[in-house]
Amino acid sequence: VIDLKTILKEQIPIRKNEIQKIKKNYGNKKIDEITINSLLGGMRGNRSMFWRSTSLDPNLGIKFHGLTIEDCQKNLPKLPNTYGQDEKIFLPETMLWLLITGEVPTVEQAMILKVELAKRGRKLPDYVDKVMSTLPKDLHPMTQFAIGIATLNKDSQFRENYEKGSIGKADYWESTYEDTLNLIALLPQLAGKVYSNSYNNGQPLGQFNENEDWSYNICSLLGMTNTSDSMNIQNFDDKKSQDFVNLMRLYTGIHVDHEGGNVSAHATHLVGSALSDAYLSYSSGIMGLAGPLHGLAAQEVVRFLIAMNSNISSPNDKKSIKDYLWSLLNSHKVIPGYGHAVLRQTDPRWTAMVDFAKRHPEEFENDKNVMLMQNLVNIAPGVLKEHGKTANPYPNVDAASGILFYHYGVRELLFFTVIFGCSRALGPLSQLVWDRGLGLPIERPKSLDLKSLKEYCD
Ligand code: NMX
Ligand code: MLT
Repeated sequence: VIDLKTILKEQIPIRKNEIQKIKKNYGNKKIDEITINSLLGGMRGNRSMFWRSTSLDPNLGIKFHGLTIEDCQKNLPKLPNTYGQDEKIFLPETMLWLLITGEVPTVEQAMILKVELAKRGRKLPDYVDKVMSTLPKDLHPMTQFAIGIATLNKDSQFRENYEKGSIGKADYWESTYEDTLNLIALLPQLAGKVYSNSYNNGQPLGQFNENEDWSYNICSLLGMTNTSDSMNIQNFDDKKSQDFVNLMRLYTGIHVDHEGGNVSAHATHLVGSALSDAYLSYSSGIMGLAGPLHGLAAQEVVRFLIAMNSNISSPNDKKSIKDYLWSLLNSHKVIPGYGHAVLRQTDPRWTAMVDFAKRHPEEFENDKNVMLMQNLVNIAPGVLKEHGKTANPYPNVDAASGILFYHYGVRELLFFTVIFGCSRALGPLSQLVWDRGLGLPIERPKSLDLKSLKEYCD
Protein backbone atom coordinates (compact mmCIF):
# COMPACT_ATOMS: atom_id res chain seq x y z
CA VAL A 1 0.00 0.00 0.00
CA ILE A 2 1.40 3.35 -0.96
CA ASP A 3 -0.29 6.48 0.37
CA LEU A 4 -1.67 9.29 -1.76
CA LYS A 5 1.07 11.82 -1.10
CA THR A 6 3.85 9.36 -1.91
CA ILE A 7 2.17 8.49 -5.20
CA LEU A 8 1.87 12.18 -6.04
CA LYS A 9 5.51 12.72 -5.19
CA GLU A 10 6.41 10.02 -7.70
CA GLN A 11 3.96 11.14 -10.39
CA ILE A 12 4.60 14.89 -10.40
CA PRO A 13 8.13 14.93 -11.87
CA ILE A 14 7.12 12.41 -14.54
CA ARG A 15 4.10 14.41 -15.66
CA LYS A 16 5.96 17.70 -15.40
CA ASN A 17 8.61 16.37 -17.69
CA GLU A 18 5.95 15.18 -20.10
CA ILE A 19 4.26 18.61 -20.17
CA GLN A 20 7.59 20.38 -20.65
CA LYS A 21 8.37 18.13 -23.60
CA ILE A 22 4.95 18.78 -25.14
CA LYS A 23 5.53 22.51 -24.76
CA LYS A 24 8.99 22.35 -26.23
CA ASN A 25 8.17 20.13 -29.21
CA TYR A 26 4.62 21.15 -30.06
CA GLY A 27 4.22 24.55 -28.38
CA ASN A 28 3.10 26.34 -31.54
CA LYS A 29 0.69 23.71 -32.74
CA LYS A 30 -2.79 25.16 -33.33
CA ILE A 31 -5.65 23.40 -31.54
CA ASP A 32 -8.51 25.81 -32.03
CA GLU A 33 -9.68 28.99 -33.68
CA ILE A 34 -11.19 31.87 -31.82
CA THR A 35 -14.15 33.42 -33.58
CA ILE A 36 -16.06 36.57 -32.77
CA ASN A 37 -18.95 34.32 -31.74
CA SER A 38 -16.80 32.61 -29.13
CA LEU A 39 -15.41 35.91 -27.91
CA LEU A 40 -18.91 37.32 -27.44
CA GLY A 41 -20.47 33.99 -26.56
CA GLY A 42 -18.85 33.15 -23.24
CA MET A 43 -15.88 31.42 -24.92
CA ARG A 44 -18.20 28.51 -25.64
CA GLY A 45 -16.34 25.57 -27.10
CA ASN A 46 -12.88 27.20 -27.03
CA ARG A 47 -10.20 24.68 -26.27
CA SER A 48 -8.14 26.96 -24.12
CA MET A 49 -7.63 25.31 -20.77
CA PHE A 50 -5.67 22.37 -19.45
CA TRP A 51 -7.64 20.16 -17.06
CA ARG A 52 -6.05 16.95 -16.00
CA SER A 53 -8.64 14.67 -14.53
CA THR A 54 -12.03 15.00 -16.17
CA SER A 55 -13.36 15.60 -19.63
CA LEU A 56 -16.91 16.20 -20.78
CA ASP A 57 -18.13 14.34 -23.83
CA PRO A 58 -21.17 16.19 -25.28
CA ASN A 59 -23.00 12.89 -25.81
CA LEU A 60 -21.66 10.55 -23.15
CA GLY A 61 -21.23 13.05 -20.32
CA ILE A 62 -18.49 13.34 -17.79
CA LYS A 63 -15.50 11.00 -17.70
CA PHE A 64 -13.16 10.77 -14.75
CA HIS A 65 -9.74 9.87 -16.16
CA GLY A 66 -11.65 8.14 -18.95
CA LEU A 67 -14.17 6.37 -16.70
CA THR A 68 -17.88 7.09 -17.04
CA ILE A 69 -20.15 7.27 -14.00
CA GLU A 70 -21.22 3.68 -14.69
CA ASP A 71 -17.59 2.56 -14.91
CA CYS A 72 -16.91 4.27 -11.58
CA GLN A 73 -19.93 2.60 -10.03
CA LYS A 74 -18.54 -0.74 -11.15
CA ASN A 75 -14.84 -0.20 -10.51
CA LEU A 76 -14.36 2.07 -7.52
CA PRO A 77 -14.00 -0.19 -4.49
CA LYS A 78 -16.70 -0.47 -1.85
CA LEU A 79 -15.24 -0.27 1.63
CA PRO A 80 -15.85 -2.63 4.55
CA ASN A 81 -17.64 -1.38 7.69
CA THR A 82 -19.32 1.47 5.87
CA TYR A 83 -22.65 2.55 7.30
CA GLY A 84 -25.43 0.89 5.24
CA GLN A 85 -23.49 1.09 1.98
CA ASP A 86 -25.43 0.49 -1.20
CA GLU A 87 -23.36 -1.80 -3.42
CA LYS A 88 -23.93 0.40 -6.47
CA ILE A 89 -22.79 3.64 -4.88
CA PHE A 90 -19.14 4.55 -4.41
CA LEU A 91 -17.73 6.79 -1.71
CA PRO A 92 -16.43 10.23 -2.77
CA GLU A 93 -13.18 9.30 -1.00
CA THR A 94 -12.52 6.67 -3.68
CA MET A 95 -13.30 9.24 -6.36
CA LEU A 96 -10.87 11.70 -4.79
CA TRP A 97 -8.13 9.12 -5.09
CA LEU A 98 -9.00 8.56 -8.74
CA LEU A 99 -9.06 12.29 -9.47
CA ILE A 100 -5.67 12.94 -7.92
CA THR A 101 -3.76 9.88 -9.09
CA GLY A 102 -5.60 8.84 -12.24
CA GLU A 103 -5.81 5.34 -10.80
CA VAL A 104 -8.57 3.32 -9.17
CA PRO A 105 -7.54 2.84 -5.53
CA THR A 106 -7.29 -0.52 -3.83
CA VAL A 107 -9.59 -1.09 -0.88
CA GLU A 108 -6.64 -0.50 1.47
CA GLN A 109 -5.65 2.77 -0.21
CA ALA A 110 -9.21 4.06 -0.13
CA MET A 111 -9.56 3.05 3.52
CA ILE A 112 -6.41 4.99 4.43
CA LEU A 113 -7.72 8.08 2.66
CA LYS A 114 -11.12 7.75 4.32
CA VAL A 115 -9.51 7.53 7.75
CA GLU A 116 -7.14 10.39 7.00
CA LEU A 117 -9.96 12.70 5.91
CA ALA A 118 -12.00 11.80 8.97
CA LYS A 119 -9.02 12.60 11.19
CA ARG A 120 -8.38 15.93 9.53
CA GLY A 121 -12.08 16.80 9.63
CA ARG A 122 -12.92 16.12 13.24
CA LYS A 123 -12.94 19.70 14.48
CA LEU A 124 -13.63 23.07 12.91
CA PRO A 125 -11.05 25.56 14.23
CA ASP A 126 -12.57 27.71 17.00
CA TYR A 127 -11.99 30.97 15.11
CA VAL A 128 -14.00 29.67 12.13
CA ASP A 129 -16.76 28.47 14.41
CA LYS A 130 -16.84 31.92 16.01
CA VAL A 131 -16.96 33.77 12.68
CA MET A 132 -19.75 31.50 11.45
CA SER A 133 -21.72 31.98 14.67
CA THR A 134 -21.74 35.75 14.25
CA LEU A 135 -23.24 35.62 10.75
CA PRO A 136 -26.89 36.64 10.33
CA LYS A 137 -28.86 33.41 10.40
CA ASP A 138 -30.70 34.42 7.25
CA LEU A 139 -27.51 35.17 5.32
CA HIS A 140 -27.51 33.25 2.03
CA PRO A 141 -26.14 29.76 2.81
CA MET A 142 -23.61 30.01 -0.02
CA THR A 143 -22.32 33.33 1.35
CA GLN A 144 -21.91 31.68 4.76
CA PHE A 145 -20.18 28.70 3.17
CA ALA A 146 -17.78 30.88 1.15
CA ILE A 147 -16.97 32.96 4.24
CA GLY A 148 -16.25 29.81 6.25
CA ILE A 149 -13.98 28.43 3.54
CA ALA A 150 -12.12 31.71 3.04
CA THR A 151 -11.70 32.14 6.81
CA LEU A 152 -9.91 28.81 7.00
CA ASN A 153 -7.05 30.38 5.04
CA LYS A 154 -5.73 31.57 8.42
CA ASP A 155 -4.39 28.01 8.71
CA SER A 156 -3.15 27.68 5.13
CA GLN A 157 0.19 25.93 5.09
CA PHE A 158 0.87 27.21 1.60
CA ARG A 159 0.19 30.81 2.58
CA GLU A 160 2.36 30.53 5.66
CA ASN A 161 5.28 28.90 3.84
CA TYR A 162 5.04 31.37 1.01
CA GLU A 163 5.04 34.34 3.36
CA LYS A 164 8.04 32.96 5.21
CA GLY A 165 9.77 32.37 1.90
CA SER A 166 10.56 28.87 3.08
CA ILE A 167 9.53 27.03 -0.09
CA GLY A 168 10.51 27.16 -3.73
CA LYS A 169 8.20 26.76 -6.71
CA ALA A 170 8.90 23.04 -6.97
CA ASP A 171 7.55 22.53 -3.44
CA TYR A 172 4.32 24.52 -3.79
CA TRP A 173 2.27 21.44 -4.51
CA GLU A 174 3.06 19.85 -1.16
CA SER A 175 1.52 22.50 1.10
CA THR A 176 -1.30 22.95 -1.45
CA TYR A 177 -1.96 19.23 -1.09
CA GLU A 178 -2.09 19.60 2.71
CA ASP A 179 -4.47 22.58 2.45
CA THR A 180 -6.61 20.69 -0.05
CA LEU A 181 -7.01 17.64 2.13
CA ASN A 182 -7.68 19.77 5.22
CA LEU A 183 -10.27 21.84 3.39
CA ILE A 184 -12.10 18.87 1.88
CA ALA A 185 -12.04 17.13 5.27
CA LEU A 186 -13.64 20.13 7.00
CA LEU A 187 -16.45 20.64 4.50
CA PRO A 188 -18.95 18.38 6.35
CA GLN A 189 -18.40 20.50 9.47
CA LEU A 190 -18.82 23.74 7.55
CA ALA A 191 -21.95 22.50 5.78
CA GLY A 192 -23.35 21.38 9.14
CA LYS A 193 -22.62 24.80 10.60
CA VAL A 194 -24.37 26.59 7.72
CA TYR A 195 -27.38 24.28 8.02
CA SER A 196 -27.67 24.71 11.76
CA ASN A 197 -27.47 28.49 11.27
CA SER A 198 -30.20 28.44 8.63
CA TYR A 199 -32.40 25.77 10.14
CA ASN A 200 -31.79 25.72 13.88
CA ASN A 201 -30.69 29.20 14.95
CA GLY A 202 -27.07 28.10 15.10
CA GLN A 203 -27.62 25.18 17.46
CA PRO A 204 -25.83 21.98 16.37
CA LEU A 205 -27.95 19.29 14.77
CA GLY A 206 -25.45 16.49 15.04
CA GLN A 207 -21.85 15.61 15.65
CA PHE A 208 -18.88 14.43 13.65
CA ASN A 209 -18.00 10.75 13.89
CA GLU A 210 -14.38 10.00 13.08
CA ASN A 211 -15.14 6.35 12.36
CA GLU A 212 -17.57 7.10 9.58
CA ASP A 213 -17.17 8.31 6.01
CA TRP A 214 -17.25 11.84 4.67
CA SER A 215 -20.81 11.76 3.28
CA TYR A 216 -22.18 10.08 6.40
CA ASN A 217 -20.75 12.99 8.38
CA ILE A 218 -22.45 15.55 6.14
CA CYS A 219 -25.76 13.79 6.91
CA SER A 220 -25.18 13.40 10.65
CA LEU A 221 -24.17 17.07 10.96
CA LEU A 222 -27.39 18.08 9.18
CA GLY A 223 -29.23 16.11 11.87
CA MET A 224 -30.35 13.67 9.21
CA THR A 225 -29.43 10.18 10.35
CA ASN A 226 -31.12 8.09 13.00
CA THR A 227 -27.79 7.25 14.64
CA SER A 228 -26.53 8.48 17.99
CA ASP A 229 -24.49 11.16 16.16
CA SER A 230 -27.52 13.05 15.06
CA MET A 231 -30.70 14.76 16.28
CA ASN A 232 -32.64 12.80 13.66
CA ILE A 233 -34.78 15.81 12.84
CA GLN A 234 -36.79 13.87 10.26
CA ASN A 235 -37.49 10.87 12.49
CA PHE A 236 -35.84 8.50 10.05
CA ASP A 237 -35.99 4.77 10.67
CA ASP A 238 -32.93 2.65 9.85
CA LYS A 239 -33.80 2.22 6.20
CA LYS A 240 -34.54 5.86 5.51
CA SER A 241 -31.45 6.94 7.38
CA GLN A 242 -29.24 4.61 5.33
CA ASP A 243 -30.96 5.53 2.08
CA PHE A 244 -30.40 9.22 2.77
CA VAL A 245 -26.70 8.66 3.46
CA ASN A 246 -26.46 6.68 0.22
CA LEU A 247 -28.20 9.47 -1.68
CA MET A 248 -25.61 11.85 -0.23
CA ARG A 249 -22.77 9.54 -1.29
CA LEU A 250 -24.21 9.25 -4.77
CA TYR A 251 -24.73 12.98 -5.14
CA THR A 252 -21.38 14.02 -3.69
CA GLY A 253 -19.61 11.30 -5.68
CA ILE A 254 -20.85 12.40 -9.10
CA HIS A 255 -20.77 16.20 -8.73
CA VAL A 256 -17.06 16.38 -8.02
CA ASP A 257 -16.02 17.76 -11.37
CA HIS A 258 -17.30 18.60 -14.84
CA GLU A 259 -14.05 19.35 -16.67
CA GLY A 260 -12.38 22.73 -16.28
CA GLY A 261 -14.59 25.26 -18.03
CA ASN A 262 -17.64 25.25 -15.76
CA VAL A 263 -17.93 28.38 -13.64
CA SER A 264 -16.96 26.91 -10.24
CA ALA A 265 -13.98 24.95 -11.54
CA HIS A 266 -12.79 27.73 -13.77
CA ALA A 267 -13.11 30.34 -11.00
CA THR A 268 -11.11 28.14 -8.62
CA HIS A 269 -8.44 27.60 -11.26
CA LEU A 270 -8.27 31.28 -12.24
CA VAL A 271 -7.97 32.57 -8.68
CA GLY A 272 -5.57 29.77 -7.83
CA SER A 273 -3.36 30.76 -10.76
CA ALA A 274 -2.50 33.95 -8.86
CA LEU A 275 -1.03 31.64 -6.18
CA SER A 276 -3.98 32.29 -3.89
CA ASP A 277 -4.17 29.35 -1.51
CA ALA A 278 -6.68 26.51 -1.76
CA TYR A 279 -9.13 28.18 0.66
CA LEU A 280 -9.28 31.50 -1.18
CA SER A 281 -9.38 29.79 -4.54
CA TYR A 282 -12.22 27.47 -3.65
CA SER A 283 -14.27 30.15 -1.90
CA SER A 284 -14.27 31.92 -5.29
CA GLY A 285 -15.48 28.72 -6.90
CA ILE A 286 -18.30 28.59 -4.37
CA MET A 287 -19.34 32.15 -5.22
CA GLY A 288 -19.69 31.09 -8.87
CA LEU A 289 -21.54 27.92 -7.96
CA ALA A 290 -24.13 30.09 -6.21
CA GLY A 291 -25.41 31.50 -9.52
CA PRO A 292 -28.83 30.35 -10.79
CA LEU A 293 -27.45 29.29 -14.17
CA HIS A 294 -24.93 27.05 -12.40
CA GLY A 295 -25.32 25.30 -9.03
CA LEU A 296 -28.34 27.22 -7.78
CA ALA A 297 -30.40 25.66 -10.57
CA ALA A 298 -31.23 22.71 -8.27
CA GLN A 299 -33.13 25.09 -6.04
CA GLU A 300 -34.86 26.72 -8.97
CA VAL A 301 -36.00 23.29 -10.14
CA VAL A 302 -37.58 22.47 -6.80
CA ARG A 303 -39.47 25.76 -6.74
CA PHE A 304 -40.56 25.21 -10.31
CA LEU A 305 -41.82 21.64 -9.67
CA ILE A 306 -43.75 22.69 -6.57
CA ALA A 307 -45.25 25.71 -8.34
CA MET A 308 -46.22 23.61 -11.37
CA ASN A 309 -47.82 20.93 -9.22
CA SER A 310 -49.98 23.54 -7.55
CA ASN A 311 -51.14 24.72 -10.98
CA ILE A 312 -51.96 21.38 -12.60
CA SER A 313 -54.47 18.72 -11.65
CA SER A 314 -51.98 15.85 -11.56
CA PRO A 315 -48.32 15.21 -12.38
CA ASN A 316 -49.62 12.93 -15.14
CA ASP A 317 -51.62 15.69 -16.81
CA LYS A 318 -49.50 16.08 -19.95
CA LYS A 319 -51.50 18.89 -21.52
CA SER A 320 -51.36 21.11 -18.45
CA ILE A 321 -47.63 20.43 -18.06
CA LYS A 322 -47.05 21.45 -21.66
CA ASP A 323 -49.13 24.62 -21.23
CA TYR A 324 -47.26 25.46 -18.05
CA LEU A 325 -43.89 25.10 -19.80
CA TRP A 326 -45.04 27.30 -22.67
CA SER A 327 -46.28 29.98 -20.28
CA LEU A 328 -42.82 29.99 -18.71
CA LEU A 329 -41.04 30.25 -22.05
CA ASN A 330 -43.45 32.90 -23.30
CA SER A 331 -42.61 35.03 -20.29
CA HIS A 332 -38.91 34.70 -21.24
CA LYS A 333 -38.00 32.42 -18.38
CA VAL A 334 -35.86 29.32 -18.69
CA ILE A 335 -37.03 25.80 -17.90
CA PRO A 336 -34.71 25.13 -14.98
CA GLY A 337 -32.75 21.90 -15.06
CA TYR A 338 -32.83 21.69 -18.85
CA GLY A 339 -30.06 22.60 -21.26
CA HIS A 340 -26.32 22.66 -20.96
CA ALA A 341 -23.39 24.61 -22.32
CA VAL A 342 -21.54 21.47 -23.47
CA LEU A 343 -23.80 18.41 -23.12
CA ARG A 344 -26.02 17.57 -26.08
CA GLN A 345 -27.77 14.57 -24.55
CA THR A 346 -29.35 13.72 -21.20
CA ASP A 347 -26.81 14.26 -18.44
CA PRO A 348 -25.74 10.81 -17.14
CA ARG A 349 -25.70 12.37 -13.66
CA TRP A 350 -29.44 12.97 -14.10
CA THR A 351 -29.80 9.32 -15.08
CA ALA A 352 -27.87 8.22 -11.97
CA MET A 353 -30.07 10.33 -9.67
CA VAL A 354 -33.27 9.08 -11.32
CA ASP A 355 -31.95 5.54 -11.08
CA PHE A 356 -31.74 6.05 -7.31
CA ALA A 357 -35.44 7.01 -7.26
CA LYS A 358 -36.31 4.01 -9.44
CA ARG A 359 -34.43 1.68 -7.14
CA HIS A 360 -36.50 2.92 -4.17
CA PRO A 361 -40.01 2.81 -5.66
CA GLU A 362 -41.77 2.39 -2.32
CA GLU A 363 -40.08 5.56 -1.05
CA PHE A 364 -41.05 7.82 -3.94
CA GLU A 365 -44.28 6.35 -5.35
CA ASN A 366 -46.50 8.91 -3.62
CA ASP A 367 -44.28 11.93 -4.11
CA LYS A 368 -46.01 14.17 -6.66
CA ASN A 369 -42.89 16.28 -7.19
CA VAL A 370 -40.66 13.30 -7.93
CA MET A 371 -43.35 11.95 -10.27
CA LEU A 372 -43.53 15.27 -12.08
CA MET A 373 -39.73 15.39 -12.33
CA GLN A 374 -39.78 11.95 -13.97
CA ASN A 375 -42.67 12.79 -16.30
CA LEU A 376 -41.11 16.06 -17.43
CA VAL A 377 -38.36 14.28 -19.30
CA ASN A 378 -40.98 13.00 -21.73
CA ILE A 379 -42.45 16.47 -22.31
CA ALA A 380 -39.93 19.28 -21.78
CA PRO A 381 -37.45 18.26 -24.54
CA GLY A 382 -40.24 18.37 -27.14
CA VAL A 383 -41.37 21.80 -25.96
CA LEU A 384 -37.81 23.14 -25.94
CA LYS A 385 -37.20 21.73 -29.43
CA GLU A 386 -40.34 23.42 -30.71
CA HIS A 387 -39.31 26.64 -28.96
CA GLY A 388 -36.17 26.33 -31.04
CA LYS A 389 -33.54 28.23 -29.07
CA THR A 390 -31.94 25.75 -26.71
CA ALA A 391 -28.93 23.88 -28.04
CA ASN A 392 -29.59 20.97 -25.69
CA PRO A 393 -33.24 20.31 -24.80
CA TYR A 394 -32.45 17.45 -22.39
CA PRO A 395 -32.23 17.42 -18.59
CA ASN A 396 -29.07 18.23 -16.68
CA VAL A 397 -28.37 16.84 -13.22
CA ASP A 398 -30.12 19.67 -11.39
CA ALA A 399 -33.43 18.59 -12.90
CA ALA A 400 -33.40 15.59 -10.57
CA SER A 401 -31.13 16.20 -7.62
CA GLY A 402 -32.75 18.88 -5.43
CA ILE A 403 -36.17 17.28 -5.44
CA LEU A 404 -34.76 14.03 -4.01
CA PHE A 405 -33.18 15.92 -1.11
CA TYR A 406 -36.43 17.83 -0.69
CA HIS A 407 -38.27 14.52 -0.46
CA TYR A 408 -36.15 13.48 2.53
CA GLY A 409 -36.85 16.79 4.26
CA VAL A 410 -34.14 19.24 3.23
CA ARG A 411 -36.49 22.19 2.86
CA GLU A 412 -33.96 25.04 3.03
CA LEU A 413 -33.82 25.25 -0.75
CA LEU A 414 -30.82 27.54 -0.88
CA PHE A 415 -28.92 24.87 1.00
CA PHE A 416 -28.83 22.37 -1.88
CA THR A 417 -26.00 24.31 -3.48
CA VAL A 418 -23.95 23.97 -0.28
CA ILE A 419 -24.13 20.19 -0.73
CA PHE A 420 -23.08 20.69 -4.36
CA GLY A 421 -20.21 22.81 -3.02
CA CYS A 422 -19.01 20.03 -0.73
CA SER A 423 -18.76 17.73 -3.72
CA ARG A 424 -17.34 20.17 -6.28
CA ALA A 425 -14.33 20.84 -4.02
CA LEU A 426 -12.84 17.47 -4.97
CA GLY A 427 -12.26 18.13 -8.68
CA PRO A 428 -11.04 21.73 -8.82
CA LEU A 429 -8.87 21.29 -5.71
CA SER A 430 -7.22 18.12 -7.06
CA GLN A 431 -6.50 20.16 -10.16
CA LEU A 432 -5.04 22.96 -8.01
CA VAL A 433 -2.56 20.52 -6.49
CA TRP A 434 -1.54 19.52 -10.01
CA ASP A 435 -1.45 23.16 -11.18
CA ARG A 436 1.22 23.68 -8.51
CA GLY A 437 2.93 20.39 -9.28
CA LEU A 438 3.18 21.22 -12.97
CA GLY A 439 4.08 24.83 -12.24
CA LEU A 440 1.27 26.24 -14.40
CA PRO A 441 1.43 30.02 -14.80
CA ILE A 442 -0.97 32.80 -13.88
CA GLU A 443 -3.98 32.90 -16.21
CA ARG A 444 -4.20 36.10 -18.18
CA PRO A 445 -6.11 36.01 -21.47
CA LYS A 446 -6.03 39.01 -23.76
CA SER A 447 -9.23 41.00 -24.01
CA LEU A 448 -10.32 43.18 -26.91
CA ASP A 449 -11.97 46.58 -26.68
CA LEU A 450 -14.77 47.53 -29.05
CA LYS A 451 -12.48 49.46 -31.38
CA SER A 452 -10.17 46.47 -31.81
CA LEU A 453 -13.12 44.14 -32.21
CA LYS A 454 -14.53 46.30 -35.00
CA GLU A 455 -11.21 46.14 -36.82
CA TYR A 456 -11.84 42.42 -37.29
CA CYS A 457 -15.20 43.19 -38.90
CA ASP A 458 -13.97 44.79 -42.09
N1 NMX B 1 -35.11 27.01 -21.03
C1 NMX B 1 -35.33 28.04 -21.88
N2 NMX B 1 -34.39 28.58 -22.67
C2 NMX B 1 -33.18 28.03 -22.63
C3 NMX B 1 -32.88 26.94 -21.80
C4 NMX B 1 -33.89 26.43 -20.97
N3 NMX B 1 -33.70 25.44 -20.12
N4 NMX B 1 -31.59 26.61 -21.98
C5 NMX B 1 -31.10 27.48 -22.88
N5 NMX B 1 -32.07 28.35 -23.27
C6 NMX B 1 -31.93 29.48 -24.17
C7 NMX B 1 -30.83 30.40 -23.63
O1 NMX B 1 -31.32 31.24 -22.60
C8 NMX B 1 -30.42 31.12 -24.88
O2 NMX B 1 -31.37 32.11 -25.13
P1 NMX B 1 -30.92 33.59 -25.64
O3 NMX B 1 -30.28 33.34 -26.98
O4 NMX B 1 -32.18 34.35 -25.71
O5 NMX B 1 -29.95 34.11 -24.63
C9 NMX B 1 -30.56 30.04 -25.94
O6 NMX B 1 -31.46 29.05 -25.41
C10 NMX B 1 -29.27 29.35 -26.31
O7 NMX B 1 -28.64 28.87 -25.12
P2 NMX B 1 -27.78 27.53 -25.14
O8 NMX B 1 -26.63 27.75 -26.06
O9 NMX B 1 -28.64 26.37 -25.37
O10 NMX B 1 -27.30 27.44 -23.62
P3 NMX B 1 -26.08 28.14 -22.89
O11 NMX B 1 -24.87 27.34 -23.16
O12 NMX B 1 -26.03 29.59 -23.20
O13 NMX B 1 -26.51 28.02 -21.37
C11 NMX B 1 -27.46 26.88 -19.49
C12 NMX B 1 -26.52 26.76 -20.71
C13 NMX B 1 -27.33 25.65 -18.63
C14 NMX B 1 -27.05 28.12 -18.67
C15 NMX B 1 -28.91 27.05 -20.03
O14 NMX B 1 -29.28 25.89 -20.75
C16 NMX B 1 -29.92 27.32 -18.93
O15 NMX B 1 -30.10 28.49 -18.55
N6 NMX B 1 -30.59 26.25 -18.39
C17 NMX B 1 -31.49 26.39 -17.27
C18 NMX B 1 -30.69 26.59 -15.98
C19 NMX B 1 -30.00 25.32 -15.57
O16 NMX B 1 -30.57 24.24 -15.61
N7 NMX B 1 -28.73 25.44 -15.15
C20 NMX B 1 -28.00 24.27 -14.64
C21 NMX B 1 -26.68 24.05 -15.29
C22 NMX B 1 -26.09 22.73 -14.84
N8 NMX B 1 -25.35 22.78 -13.60
O17 NMX B 1 -25.24 21.72 -12.98
O18 NMX B 1 -24.76 23.79 -13.18
C1 MLT C 1 -21.41 21.52 -13.79
O1 MLT C 1 -21.53 20.45 -13.18
O2 MLT C 1 -20.43 22.26 -13.59
C2 MLT C 1 -22.49 21.96 -14.70
O3 MLT C 1 -23.08 20.91 -15.38
C3 MLT C 1 -22.18 23.13 -15.55
C4 MLT C 1 -21.13 22.97 -16.61
O4 MLT C 1 -20.57 21.91 -16.85
O5 MLT C 1 -20.88 24.00 -17.27
